Amino acid sequence: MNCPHTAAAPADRGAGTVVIDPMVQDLDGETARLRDAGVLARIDLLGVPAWTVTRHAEARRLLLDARLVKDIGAWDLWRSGAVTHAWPLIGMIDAGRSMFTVDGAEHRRLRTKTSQALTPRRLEAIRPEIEKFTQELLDALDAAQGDDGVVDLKAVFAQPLPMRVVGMLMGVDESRHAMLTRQYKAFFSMLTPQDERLALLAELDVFYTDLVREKTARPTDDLTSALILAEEGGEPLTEEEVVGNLKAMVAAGHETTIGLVLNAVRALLAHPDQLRKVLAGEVGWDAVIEETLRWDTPTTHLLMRFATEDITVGDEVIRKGEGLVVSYRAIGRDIEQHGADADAFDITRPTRNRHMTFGHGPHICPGAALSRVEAGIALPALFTRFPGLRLAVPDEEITRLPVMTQNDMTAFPVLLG
Ligand code: STR
Repeated sequence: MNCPHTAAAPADRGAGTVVIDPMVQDLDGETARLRDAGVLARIDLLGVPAWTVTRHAEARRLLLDARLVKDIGAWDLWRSGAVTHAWPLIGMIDAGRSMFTVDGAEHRRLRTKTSQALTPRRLEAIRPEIEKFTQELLDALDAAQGDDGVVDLKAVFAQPLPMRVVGMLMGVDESRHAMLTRQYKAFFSMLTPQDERLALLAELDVFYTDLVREKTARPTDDLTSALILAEEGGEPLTEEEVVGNLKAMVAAGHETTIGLVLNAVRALLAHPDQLRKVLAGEVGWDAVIEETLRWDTPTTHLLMRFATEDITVGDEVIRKGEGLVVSYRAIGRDIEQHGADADAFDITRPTRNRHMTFGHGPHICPGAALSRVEAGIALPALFTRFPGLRLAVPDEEITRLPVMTQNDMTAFPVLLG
């Protein structure tokens, strides 16, 4: 590894610190260690210390606590210069002004149009298009089988589908999709040298700014154009704010849904008895989606919030100026919330809908309904078209990408049957 950012390493990280592995070699082990480390655990992110919350109930409270803010200016380690743009995770926090980085009344102003555009009712209008994309990609899957019959479900299906959907929604031309996919892959990978990551973020900024200017000149019926237009009697968003929201939507809409679809397929193939129940119509696809969201969260850790005052959590205190991560993977495995068998995948689990994978409070995922619609179309379509779908390698051979915040597989080789 060439990335540990030791400059910011504190003198004493404390005995109970869980060091988050940038190579993600043992995600289940790390999730268990975080849970064991306490409700509020100390973590080390490439040399940078932070707190993380590992339990459902406590995360719920903290996500409603206005003393925690997204503004990086509230972070002591940033203000003191201990954390800089040399830190490989800085792009997860310093992502420009958008609904992702602002709180309070300003946050509502930045977010309203997006959440209104993504309600279940509004999404019904784009369902036929998502179905069409899905069918096209199933054809592509069929055509992409190698001589041995093996095809990568990630590269050919799970990855392009969310890109097409969010591209259509935001008005990003298809000719740009493959490039964006490569750029986000490099952005998230901890193997990308930091200067390259900063350069590609700058390129993305240019691309999105050009797109916003084009939509300002010639508005169409996409969400980017809607974000540019002022609300009746309201203040329009600035160019920077529209660009920030657009970046956040494309990054989030693309990256997380890949995980949801692939993790669901993987879980079903590893639990054939449960797959049988779903295919027989005894349990709905919605149950598969919710249990996958809980058990194998697309987002492992969400960076970051900062305390504007001392906040007491049990026996610990998050000091003013310290950072808090929300460890959604550990939260999904919370025994108090889901029972002693929280580590088991079970689509009939009574608490399967009571997960917190989309967050909670003002920043709750505005794309939650969209991702459910996408997965709700993609999964049944895939298993209807290829009922004999199976993994081409043993499950243990599926590897994860070196991505610290997202749950990302390298590839998912399957045989279509
Ligand atoms: C990636 C880089 C960028 O340009 C903008 C953003 C803002 C939204 C972030 C995104 C980031 C990373 C993935 C996030 C997304 C919001 C939801 C998604 C954190 C930092 C999740 O994984 C939940």
